[in-house]
Amino acid sequence: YMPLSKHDLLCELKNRVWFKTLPSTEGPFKALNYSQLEPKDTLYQLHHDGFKTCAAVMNSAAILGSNLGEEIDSHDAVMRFNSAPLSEQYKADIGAKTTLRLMNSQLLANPSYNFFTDPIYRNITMIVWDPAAYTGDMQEWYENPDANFFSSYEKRRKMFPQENLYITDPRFYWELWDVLQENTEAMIHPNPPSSGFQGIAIMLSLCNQLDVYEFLPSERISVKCHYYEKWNLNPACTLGWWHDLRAEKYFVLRMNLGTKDDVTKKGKLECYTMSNTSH
Ligand code: NCC
Repeated sequence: YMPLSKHDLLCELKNRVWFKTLPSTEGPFKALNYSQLEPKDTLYQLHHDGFKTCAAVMNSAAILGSNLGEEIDSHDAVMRFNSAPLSEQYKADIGAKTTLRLMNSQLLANPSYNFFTDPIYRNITMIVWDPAAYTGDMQEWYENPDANFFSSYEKRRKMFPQENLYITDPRFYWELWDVLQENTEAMIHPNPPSSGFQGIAIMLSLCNQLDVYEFLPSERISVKCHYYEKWNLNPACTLGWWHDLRAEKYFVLRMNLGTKDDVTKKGKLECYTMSNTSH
């Protein structure tokens, strides 16, 4: 274990962790003709010029009262997570713009999230991931995903063929996990990184400048889990349990190029990646 410098940590993420979508020409996906089903353009063809400035907004309750809505919306692209709502009542704190939404497979598998009807899932780029085994083969994963989302994906693709909905190749988040483990002194949980940390890695590959909101908790930190759920009180939402959020947060804190004051007052983390990588 050799601690890396700020710059080297960022380079590790940029150079070693490549976002990939599901391999439509491998294993079961080939037989199922997924290359016909998947969006015409890859994520990098779709956003081929990349973005100058980006924001990733976590679902943390600590964003309430931040008044960061306008600042967040002023970025060229904004990433949000899972079922994060955009109702008027939160606008001043979280903004309204969404360019990309990264979701875990429960969002598609569980009808209570209204994936097919809620307008927060329309006219944006969406990426869905499902926890697969580290060494798992694709056939095994397709037959036994963590949440049963493949059928919803297939249905949705047929319903909205123009839509840009991608499934993450599990190798992406396991590469990210490897980099996190190599740069963490203690052993971390053998589970995929959280959606938030995955989103940071994806945005770093698309953006020149990335601002992350309420991943590193601000002084508004509380036991409340989400900004949109009053009664969900659980410190594990911020500190981690299934996902090793502590290791992820320590990693990005070491990478932060912004000021200490921005972390405590705004819950804001800043990363610059000199130029866009070409894919
Ligand atoms: O809570 P969740 O995460 O949707 O939050 C998205 C990302 O925001 C960061 N976060 C959130 C709350 C908080 N107080 N502090 C934070 O830092 C985290 O980085 C988190 O990844 C997920 O990662 O996909 C997760 O999803 C939820 C849940 O499945 C979805 O919200 C849908 O309801 C998981 N919770 C449960 O399964 C009960 C959570 O463990 C991880």
